Amino acid sequence: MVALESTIIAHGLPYPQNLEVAQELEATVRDAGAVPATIAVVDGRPCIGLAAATLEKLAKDGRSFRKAGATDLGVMMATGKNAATTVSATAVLAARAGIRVFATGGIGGVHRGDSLDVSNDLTTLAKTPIAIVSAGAKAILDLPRTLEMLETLGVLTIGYRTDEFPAFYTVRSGLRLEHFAGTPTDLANILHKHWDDLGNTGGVLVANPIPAEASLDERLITRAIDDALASAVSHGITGKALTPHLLAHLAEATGGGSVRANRALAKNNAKVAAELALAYTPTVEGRLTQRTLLSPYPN
Ligand code: PSU
Ligand code: MN
Repeated sequence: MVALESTIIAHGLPYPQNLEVAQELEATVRDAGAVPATIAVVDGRPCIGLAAATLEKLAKDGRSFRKAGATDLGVMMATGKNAATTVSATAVLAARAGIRVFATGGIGGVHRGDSLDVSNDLTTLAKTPIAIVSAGAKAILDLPRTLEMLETLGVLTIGYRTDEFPAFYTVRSGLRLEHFAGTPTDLANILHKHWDDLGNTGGVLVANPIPAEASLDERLITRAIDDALASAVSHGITGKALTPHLLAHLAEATGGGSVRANRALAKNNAKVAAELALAYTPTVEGRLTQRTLLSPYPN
């Protein structure tokens, strides 16, 4: 099984592209032979896998879904809220359902400047046993600090067919990675050693670069990011609203180019995640065990 998050749908991408992306990610996982589970909280119930109509509501009416990180989940459930789950919340719910592989676009991280805005994604990943396939961290962040923080927190970061930390919209960041894997089997072998043999209980970040043909021009995206950051400062936008504001600004500044790139890299991550899920749990018995762990919540 492959977990997919819902914040990218409700708050990260504009309608109707967000619905197309959500459906495309599920189809990509299925085409590769795995089972997708898009995760969200609906009327207070954590749902591991969403009905088609719920996915549509999430995309069309994203604003009616709160943005929930891992820390917020208990409140969302106790008060019966609708909530889109960020990487951190999705990771926690997926891990509880026995899912070990998760695909997203880019994880949250350390924001630029000295606001001390560090995504809950990093600290949750440090203690949640799941492998997240991601095109590095979002380029709007401070990538060197994000990578340092991952190391400090003990999150194993593996470059997938790259020895550099990817920069989300572009392939390279200039930041070297210590670990590398070239195939899903190589990745799965590392996960078996890391979790099953050594008893590690933390997350693993599989850093999978955007396909070169879909990557954006570096100068163009750098300028757009600087603009977006300046706009957030002048509007006084901070905290949870910051990432959605920056992404919306980038979409406009690049004439939709950032949305197309985001879509391409997310799809590529879903494919690698499905291949990894199959390589990590190769037996039918293993897969059946995983499915019986899933919660039967309807949505
Ligand atoms: N990746 C994307 N688009 C997104 C996000 C990630 O390509 O919208 C979302 C994820 O849900 C991630 C969240 O967990 O942004 C991080 O938000 P914050 O920086 O507020 O922690
Ligand atoms: Mn934040």
